[in-house]
Amino acid sequence: MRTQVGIIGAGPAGLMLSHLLHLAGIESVVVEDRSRSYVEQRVRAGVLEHDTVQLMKESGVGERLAREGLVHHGIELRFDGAGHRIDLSGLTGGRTISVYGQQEVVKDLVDQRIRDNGTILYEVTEVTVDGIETISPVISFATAEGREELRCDFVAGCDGFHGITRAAIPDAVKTICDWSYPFAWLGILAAVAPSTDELIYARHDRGFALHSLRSPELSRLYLQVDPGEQLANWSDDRIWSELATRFATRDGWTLHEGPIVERGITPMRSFVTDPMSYGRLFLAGDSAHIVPPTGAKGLNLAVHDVKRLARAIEEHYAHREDSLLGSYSDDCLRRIWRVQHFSWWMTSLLHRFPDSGNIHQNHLQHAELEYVTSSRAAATVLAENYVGLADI
Ligand code: RFL
Ligand code: PHB
Repeated sequence: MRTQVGIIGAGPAGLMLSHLLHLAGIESVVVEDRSRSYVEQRVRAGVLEHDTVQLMKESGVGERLAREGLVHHGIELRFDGAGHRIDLSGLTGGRTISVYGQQEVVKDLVDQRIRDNGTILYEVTEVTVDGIETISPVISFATAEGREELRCDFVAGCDGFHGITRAAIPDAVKTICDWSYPFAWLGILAAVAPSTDELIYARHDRGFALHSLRSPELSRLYLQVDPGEQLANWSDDRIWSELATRFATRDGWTLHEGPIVERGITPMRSFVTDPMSYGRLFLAGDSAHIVPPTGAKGLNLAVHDVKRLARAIEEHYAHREDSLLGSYSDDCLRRIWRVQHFSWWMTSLLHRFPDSGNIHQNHLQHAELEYVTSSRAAATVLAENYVGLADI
């Protein structure tokens, strides 16, 4: 088999890249080690930045998002038993975020690739990449029919944090920055109407909690837990009672409970690979970087990477011009580090640290929360980062 761009991974990064390349008249093949139904059902992110929504709409995959996505103009920060609204739109000249599940983004992109006769090969195994230092790299993999080779001009490593492509960049040329946080998130999806119209980020002495949503009938909630925590220790009653405690306000607030339809524990880390490219291999999305989910940025960064990569590859084919490919890594890393900082800041502001007898940490969090909820300048910093910076 031969194609122009071989893409490893059918997550948001790989699928969006394949779609954008198609719009530019460039062929690609996506290889994915899971099944189609698995990738379309995996519950993860829910918040799309303003420009992610724009890109989906402008590139022709935003029709259902426009219909079903929930446009939000603000978020709430809750601490010391009281809520404080951050007016995202008012502080950013009208920019918004949209709540739309990552698996819906994936479904929309898969449907469009099918309409455009794109090739996505699911359930391939033993994927390897060779010859990335040459102009004709090869992706090989096993299918039910045997071993196959996909020869291409470029390889896009969109295979997420646990993929294989990052390792193809020699250790001698790459720097890895890896930082683990001393906590994890226990996330649930519950079949119950959300108890709030806007997302609530709550700081409580017992730990952080987040109330998000997916639709008028589905709530998405998260609790900070210890990194080694087991789901088996968390009965439904314990989850709801802990959520109710952490969201409680002085003037009374009711959390709607309902059947929990999905649950999982995610460790939190910050991770960056530099450079994100080597020879004809280009990493995009979680294969190159991870942010803690507090800033709701992972999927948005992945989309931002592939927007740049698609443009750079287009320049190569249209004008035999490789300067954008050459600067791809540095161009992406500028935004990635800005987002790393924002995600670290949101995380530090709202989570309970293990030594939270630590009076210093508690006072710093309160000082910052009071500042962010009372100063327009400080709130603007949060708002413009949360909706997504346009020019970086
Ligand atoms: P993905 O989605 O992990 O997709 C990678 C794909 O590659 C496949 N794969 C392979 N295929 C072939 N060969 C191999 N050897 C392979 N190894 C892996 C995988 O099966 C998969 O299909 O990476 P991508 O495309 O870079 O997308 C990144 C996002 O998924 C991720 O950043 C976000 O989910 C992060 N995230 C959030 N991001 C946001 O922007 N907003 C949010 O609100 C948000 N909330 C979250 C999140 C992530 C969470 N978890 C579970 C990690 C909330 C949570 C709880
Ligand atoms: C979600 O809806 O899953 C979500 C929302 C905001 C975050 C993280 C996850 O910061």
